[in-house]
Amino acid sequence: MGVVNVTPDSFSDGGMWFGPDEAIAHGLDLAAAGADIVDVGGESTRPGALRISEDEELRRVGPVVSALAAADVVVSIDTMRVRVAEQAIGAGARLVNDVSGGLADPAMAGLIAEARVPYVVMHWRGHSIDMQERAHYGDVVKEVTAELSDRVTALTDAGIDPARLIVDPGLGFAKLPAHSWTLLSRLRDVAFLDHPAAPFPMLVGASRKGFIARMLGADPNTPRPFAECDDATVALTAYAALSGAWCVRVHAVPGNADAVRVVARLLEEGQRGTAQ
Ligand code: PMM
Repeated sequence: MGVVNVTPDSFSDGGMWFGPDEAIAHGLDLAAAGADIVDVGGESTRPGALRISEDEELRRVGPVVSALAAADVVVSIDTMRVRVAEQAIGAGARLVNDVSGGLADPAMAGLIAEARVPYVVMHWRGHSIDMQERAHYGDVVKEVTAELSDRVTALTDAGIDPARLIVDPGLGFAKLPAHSWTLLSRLRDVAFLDHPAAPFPMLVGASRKGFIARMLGADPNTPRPFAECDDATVALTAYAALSGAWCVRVHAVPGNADAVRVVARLLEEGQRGTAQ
């Protein structure tokens, strides 16, 4: 999944694809470079970010979703708002990626149940403005999987087919770097939620996140610039794919697409070995 942030202030690439023409061209480039899905988002979720209005979000993503879908790109809409999701689906988006897992907009579950599209349920504890104040865990893996299990149960109770759900540990969202590293180290456990339909397909969004930049920086107060974290993202992509992830959400596609292909080839070889 390649990322198109149509925002002036996103975590790692804010402002780069803010105009519709730049965003559309970037989405087409990501697809040409091997992204199976292009994720279009209009609202920054970097720690401390303020919300934008619904009209502004629609204005940012509308033309980008329409143009990419018209060019046969599989578009995912990254939104917490039901009206944005609905209009994007109407414009041809095939998947909804909701970082709040349905918590931000109570009407979202109804739309997803009706529209019958795949839905990414990310672990989330509140809006970006103060989410880092909620980064308190005893056992982060236990708490994230328990909270995700509650979300998945609420969503299926609201009529969503569990076969359409994809789960995501929400790296960096209400999480300190150590929490994100612990979740990554136990990635396989995240798919095994307390729900009869588990394990669920899993999406991992590690690309250019602050916990990588801090780990690679000269010291903890000097994070490495985001654009110089792409090789580390590729390493995590290979690891996530080997750990059973269904999808990785990344900013720079080519190296990550290669990593996914390498792991797919290794897994195929392993299966052939066990079949012999
Ligand atoms: N991270 C960001 C935005 N959307 N969606 C999912 N499902 N998972 C994520 O980890 C995720 C997301 C923030 O990253 P960016 O602003 O650097 O693109």
